Amino acid sequence: MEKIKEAANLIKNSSKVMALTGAGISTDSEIPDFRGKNGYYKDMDPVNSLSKNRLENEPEIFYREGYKILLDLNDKKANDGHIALAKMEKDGYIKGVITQNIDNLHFKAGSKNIYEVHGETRGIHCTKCQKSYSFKVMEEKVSKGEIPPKCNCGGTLRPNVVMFGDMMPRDFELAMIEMESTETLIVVGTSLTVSPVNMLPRYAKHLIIINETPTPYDSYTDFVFHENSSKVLGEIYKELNDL
Ligand code: CNA
Repeated sequence: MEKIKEAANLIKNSSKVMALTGAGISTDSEIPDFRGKNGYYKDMDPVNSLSKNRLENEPEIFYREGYKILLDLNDKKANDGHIALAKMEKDGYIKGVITQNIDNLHFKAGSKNIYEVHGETRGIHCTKCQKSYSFKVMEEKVSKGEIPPKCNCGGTLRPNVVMFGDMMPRDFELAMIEMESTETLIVVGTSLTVSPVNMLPRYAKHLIIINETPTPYDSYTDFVFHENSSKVLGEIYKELNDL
């Protein structure tokens, strides 16, 4: 418990704190991660299944494989980890969340200042006229066998998810700007292996890492918790209020 108290103290005494989250924060919401013990890598290679190349050149395979990962996120609920971060933001302990996740769970938990650096699964857009639609439209079209799904203008519709091989979105630039003035970064549930997001921790003066398995940044970190993120974030939030 002493370590929780010290980590909470660091958060409280920092001029600006951000959180950086990955798939691990959502495993308690029954969404598998990629590289954890029950991750998608057991059955497929997400770097191919969720690639720009697959989406554009082999849509039949994309909508049979990678798309299933996106569909599976729809009805999931935020867990104690997402909720603890939302409360920390509301109470002014952290400024916001940079997430690699595409599951919308920080929104559902009530976080406000969210940078979705790998996109989201609330919407889709047309690659020709750029018109936006809700994800439901894609679900309807794909379930009727319209592959790839088409816009009214004749263009191809695609998810608002950053695929492997896609350009990084504006949210990534904004996240980098946030990081320039961030003193402490709380890193949660990410293997820190996906580039360029895994560069972001370098901007912070202090790091708190909460990840069940080791990461390449562990030795540069003020506090490492190789534990469950829902549990540790809940304990840190409680401690922040007790301090
Ligand atoms: P990753 O490489 O799968 O790493 C996840 C890490 O979380 C692993 O090191 C695990 O050990 C750790 N972990 C798993 N469960 C917990 C837990 N309950 N508490 C603490 N640690 C845990 O995933 P990254 O996010 O690092 O990789 C980035 C990819 C994964 C991004 O492009 C995401 O879009 C993509 N992804 C997102 C989701 C989602 O939106 N929920 C799900 C699967 C993959």
